[in-house]
Amino acid sequence: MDKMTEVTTEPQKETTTFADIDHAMGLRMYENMRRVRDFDEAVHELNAAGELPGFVHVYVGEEGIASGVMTAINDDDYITSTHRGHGHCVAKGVEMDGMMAELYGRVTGICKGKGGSMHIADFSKGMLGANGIVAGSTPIAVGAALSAQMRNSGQVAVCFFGDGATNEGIFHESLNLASIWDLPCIFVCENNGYAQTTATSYAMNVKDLAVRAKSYNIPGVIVDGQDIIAVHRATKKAAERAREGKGPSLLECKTTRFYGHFEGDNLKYRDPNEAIEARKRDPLVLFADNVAPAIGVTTDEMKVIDEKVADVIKKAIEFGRSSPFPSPEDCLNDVYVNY
Ligand SMILES: Cc1ncc(C[n+]2csc(CCOP(=O)(O)OP(=O)(O)O)c2C)c(N)n1
Ligand SMILES: [Mg+2]
Repeated sequence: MDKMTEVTTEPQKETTTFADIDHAMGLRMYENMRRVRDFDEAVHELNAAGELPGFVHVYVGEEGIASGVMTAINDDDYITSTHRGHGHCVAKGVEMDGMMAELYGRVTGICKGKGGSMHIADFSKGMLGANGIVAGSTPIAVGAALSAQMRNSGQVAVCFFGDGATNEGIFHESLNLASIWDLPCIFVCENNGYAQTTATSYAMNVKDLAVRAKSYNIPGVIVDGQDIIAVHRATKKAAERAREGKGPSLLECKTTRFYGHFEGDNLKYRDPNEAIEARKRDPLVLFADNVAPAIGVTTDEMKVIDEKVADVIKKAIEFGRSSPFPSPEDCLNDVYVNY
């Protein structure tokens, strides 16, 4: 079996051309990122205004990862997600009306208002669920990949998780099983440097989490998570390998969250300059400045997308706000399934 054990770094856009990214793909990438960004910026504002109930973790700043991955896989591929899952859902194509109504706890929500932010799922889109349990996304992706392998369906399962998840036992069990069975699974670590208030540098004695792939004899790739092109290319390579039956890969995407761990986080543990520096590498701005001109995507085209997305989000908020709450009699329905 052709397995790579070396940890590699995906070439960055500065050193490569964009021959593999055409105009249509450029538009798709920009729109995907814009949708992810604006959805969570809206959630950030609504939560601060006291309008959205519950506990939410926004994805702002990390869009290059979800959008880079999703533009490199197929609609019928699977994903599993985390507590910071809105971006994964939006990027995979889950409708924003249902997502927003779910956050409002309304009956029209994607989980009928009973799941909330950390349990959004839409099997019809291959989105197998956000997950409040850190690293809980990993065995679910392994199961989905095993199913794809047994059915010989050619699908891959992409598993999103944070740096903190890589210290959980189930993460290691999942990589091991996926490796020995050569499962079509792509493990995407979103290394934003923190697990809640704990810096990765405090919690781990390795700088690059991609090295953890070595224990399982699978490729480990370090990727600039702010660079959608780098994420897209690394995912394509990993997906190709997975579909050829060569097994899983681990992509470590380095990124930064622009806001706190959760909405309401006072961020006392983080130097404010970190967010200021991080915003200089905003994935949408990097795309607009470096990629768009090179592939012929114009500012006017991006403006049209901005307006379209703003409209979709405005409608989603109105839909959420005006939908009814579930009735008390409905409380226990759909919570358990009897087979
Ligand atoms: C098994 C488990 N342990 C602890 C928690 C509490 N918790 C919620 S989010 C979080 C940090 C996760 O950090 P990371 O995996 O890096 O993801 P990030 O929030 O940075 O995206 C922790 C410890 C939990 N939800 N589940
Ligand atoms: Mg983290």
